[in-house]
Amino acid sequence: MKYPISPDLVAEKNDQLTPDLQKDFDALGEQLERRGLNIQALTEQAEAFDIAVPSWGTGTGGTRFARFPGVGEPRNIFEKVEDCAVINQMSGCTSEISPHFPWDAVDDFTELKAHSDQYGLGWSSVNSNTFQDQPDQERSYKYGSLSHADAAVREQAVAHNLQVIEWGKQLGSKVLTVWVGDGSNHPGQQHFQRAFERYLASAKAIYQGLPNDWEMHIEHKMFEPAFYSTVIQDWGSNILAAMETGERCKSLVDLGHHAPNVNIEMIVSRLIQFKKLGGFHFNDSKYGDDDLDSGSLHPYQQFLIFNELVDAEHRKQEGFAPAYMLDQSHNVTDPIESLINSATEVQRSFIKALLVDRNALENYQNDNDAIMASNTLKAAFNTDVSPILAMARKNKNAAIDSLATYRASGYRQQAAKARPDTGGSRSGIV
Ligand code: LRH
Ligand code: MN
Ligand code: MN
Repeated sequence: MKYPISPDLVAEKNDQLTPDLQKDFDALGEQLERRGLNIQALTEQAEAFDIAVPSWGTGTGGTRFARFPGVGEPRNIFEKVEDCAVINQMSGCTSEISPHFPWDAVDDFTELKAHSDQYGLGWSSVNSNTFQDQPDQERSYKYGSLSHADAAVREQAVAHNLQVIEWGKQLGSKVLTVWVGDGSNHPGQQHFQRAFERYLASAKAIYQGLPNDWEMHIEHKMFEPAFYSTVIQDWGSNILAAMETGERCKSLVDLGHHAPNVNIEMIVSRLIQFKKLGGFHFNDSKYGDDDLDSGSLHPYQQFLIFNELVDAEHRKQEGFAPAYMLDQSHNVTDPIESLINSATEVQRSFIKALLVDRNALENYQNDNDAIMASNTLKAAFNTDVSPILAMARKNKNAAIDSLATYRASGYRQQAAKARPDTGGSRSGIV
C-alpha cells in the first residue's frame, strides 16, 4: 500500500498524543458505562464509518464572482486521487472517491483504477453533468437537459448518463447520481407539467441502461441556475420521480438544497419510510447552497439527521443502506483540511446519535413528555465523543490529531512544487 504521508511521521505524532488520549478515553468510557453504553463497541462503530469525498472538492471552489486558487491544487483526477489519499490517511474514514464526469474523464480507466488501488481507495457514486456545456458537445443545455423541449437535447443528455454508467463500471462504482439544473427564470417560460413529463421519460431511459446491481440517485435542489422554477426543486418532486422511475431509483439529500428552515431530518424520515433514501451530500449552509464545511454552522441539525438514520438501523428498517458523501466548496481554506474536518464532523454526528437512549425516548414520546424527550436527544448531543473518534483513528493508523499531522507533513508545500500550474476548480475546468 502506498501512503502520501510518511506512516512513520503519523506514528511518531500518535505516540506523543497517546498517553493523554488514553486518559480521556478511559474517563469517557467510565461515564458512558454508567449510562449503559460500551465505549469499545462505539469505537468499533466509528472505525467502520466511512464517507466518500467528492473529487471536485479537492480544488478551491469559488463563486460566480471570483475564485482565489490555493497553491498546489490538483490539476487532474490522478492528483485529486492523491489528495483524497491524504484525507483518508489522516481521517481514517474516507476510503472512497466520488467522481464527476466529464470533469474526471480519462482515456484509460484501468490506469486510473490502478492508481487509486495502490492507495487503497475505492470509487463511490459516479456523477453526470448536463448542467454545463462541454467544448465537443453538439447541442446546448442552456434551456435544460433531461427535460429540454427538444428531443435531440434530451437524447444527448440521456446518452451522457449512459456513458457515465460505462465509466463507473470500469471503476467499480454501483451508483449513478443525477442532478440537473433544468428549470426556468421567468414565469411562463416553461410548462411545469410538460417539463416534468419529459424529465420522467428521460429518467426512465437512463434507468433502462442501469445494471441490475446499481442504484440511480436523483438529487433535488430548490434553485440555481434556474431562479424561478426548477424541475426537481424539492423532495416532493424528487420522490415522485424516484417512484415513477423504478425500485432502484432513490432520492439523494444534499443538505444545502432546501429552503431555509426546512425540517431536513423529517424529510429523511419520510424517505426512509418509503424505502427511497438513496444517500446524502453533506455540507452546511446559512443562506442557500452555500456548500460550507459540514457541521460548521448547524451541528445539531446534522445530529438530528443521524438520529433518524440510527433509529432506522435500530428498527432494522428494510432496504436501508444510504450512501454518505460530502459535497462542499472551499473558498478560504485548504480543501484537504476542510474535507478532513468535515468527514470527522459527520462521523461525530453518527457516534453521538448512537448514544441516544432509544427506549427512554420512545417512552417519553408515548407519554407526551416533550421536555424529557428533547433532553434525551440533548444528553447525547452534549456528550463530547472526541476521544472515541481519536481512538478510532489511532486504531486505523490514521492521525490522532489529523490537522496538526497533515500540516507537519508539509504535503501542501511539496504539492506546490510538484504542481506548479494552478488547477482544479469546482467547475472542474483546469
Ligand atoms: C449542485 C451539486 C450537485 C452537483 C455538484 C457539483 O449544486 O450539489 O451535487 O453534482 O453540486
Ligand atoms: Mn450536491
Ligand atoms: Mn449543491
